[in-house]
Amino acid sequence: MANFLVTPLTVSKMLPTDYVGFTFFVGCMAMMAASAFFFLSLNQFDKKWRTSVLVSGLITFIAAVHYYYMRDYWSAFQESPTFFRYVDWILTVPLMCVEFYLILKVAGAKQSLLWKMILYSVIMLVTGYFGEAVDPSNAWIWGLVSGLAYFGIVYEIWLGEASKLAAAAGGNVLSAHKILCWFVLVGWAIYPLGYMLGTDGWYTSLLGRGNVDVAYNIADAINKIGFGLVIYSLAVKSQKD
Ligand SMILES: *C/C=C(C)/C=C/C=C(C)/C=C/C1=C(C)CCCC1(C)C
Repeated sequence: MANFLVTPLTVSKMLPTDYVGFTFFVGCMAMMAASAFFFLSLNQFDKKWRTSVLVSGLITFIAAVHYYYMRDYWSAFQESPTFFRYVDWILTVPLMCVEFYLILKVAGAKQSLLWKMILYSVIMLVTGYFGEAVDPSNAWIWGLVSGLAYFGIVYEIWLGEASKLAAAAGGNVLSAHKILCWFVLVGWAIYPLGYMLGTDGWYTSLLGRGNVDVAYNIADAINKIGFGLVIYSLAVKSQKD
């Protein structure tokens, strides 16, 4: 058989009705574009803000690489790339905690605050992974433990030490902190909703089943790119003052 008739296996067919695959493709491109944007803007910032914008770029870059794989995985198997999803999150969510810490450092944030938030996020993600991939028949219990850790983070930034530091810092830092708090309360809440659409539990009779990847892909675009842009505009504003 002539060589040109052999279809290369690296690209698989995508149906026009594959809207899940579509969100993986768009997500991948959006993460790449956002990374280029953050990295190429680094030179305009002084040292104090450069690290924060760099971390924004790392978050979207790590996501872009994972989306590249998840997109392939989905088109090959039409199945949720749960493993890659959680590897992405276990790297990027702690980096988002680093962002909170970096902007509050000016107000005297201690490293213990950072480690507390990282601990909560690791508990949140490891238990979530168990519920989705290891022990799905007890998904609601794992989800509940994960949800408690999530509320630990929400409490910390809205009412705990982090909120006090933000209030003490005032100005641009306080207003950026407030916006980031809303991201965590509303934007991050899409994830447990996706989890409930993708697993079986008491909630299934209320919500039904839906596509977990569409929910996660939309949430990632909002929370990784949007979150990064808030940091970016804080850096721009603070540099003008
Ligand atoms: C860039 C990725 C982000 C910001 C991922 C955030 C993920 C969550 C907030 C996940 C939360 C979950 C629960 C609160 C309960 C059910 C299990 C999870 C892991 C989906």
